[in-house]
Amino acid sequence: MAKEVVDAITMKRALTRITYEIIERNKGIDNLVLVGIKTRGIYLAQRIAERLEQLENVKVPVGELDITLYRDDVHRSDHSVEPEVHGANIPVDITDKDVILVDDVIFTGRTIRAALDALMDVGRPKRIELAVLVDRGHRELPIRPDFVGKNIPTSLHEQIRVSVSEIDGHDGIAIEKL
Ligand code: 3GP
Ligand code: 5GP
Ligand code: MG
Repeated sequence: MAKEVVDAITMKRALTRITYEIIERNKGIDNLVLVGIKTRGIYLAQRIAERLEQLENVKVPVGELDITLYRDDVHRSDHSVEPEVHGANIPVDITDKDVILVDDVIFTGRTIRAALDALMDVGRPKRIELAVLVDRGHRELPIRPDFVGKNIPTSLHEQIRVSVSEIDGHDGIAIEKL
């Protein structure tokens, strides 16, 4: 049972707003690199890059990180297993760059922690910021997004379903009960 809470138009507006906030807060976007986190974060990073190009006429490089939990840990009650980085494809040297990590949903923050480690392993960025489409709460680490599409408080018995047209055939955000 899924309930749509954000429709395609509202989701598009949220990404456009995040793009404007990125431009405003970065005093020029020439030094930016976007890094999307596996699957949907990558599509969201690509869309932000497209809008940055439309608005500022700058091509911002987009990289990818593949970070996953074991599937049976998705609703883990203990934290003995951390998310692991399985691959990184970042097309430029991130040393001295302003890197923006992009994920669809932030939950405990453990995936972002793993992403920060992975970025530090491949370079020495000047700064790292975080953009997420949805903050569903329940953070377990002192990690907070700089750019948020929508805050959607959830219970632990709910899950956010983010759909992107590239793989799901349509855009939207829904809450489903588990
Ligand atoms: P995504 O790859 O598009 O981000 O982790 C695989 C998928 O499972 C994710 O898709 C995400 O949508 C979904 N998912 C939902 N809840 C969780 C969760 O708590 N942990 C993880 N790892 N994935 C979740
Ligand atoms: P974390 O707990 O590390 O913040 O989140 C783990 C991973 O699962 C992240 O990539 C995050 O995007 C995803 N995730 C966590 N909760 C949800 C959710 O409710 N819906 C979706 N779509 N992804 C989620
Ligand atoms: Mg995700």
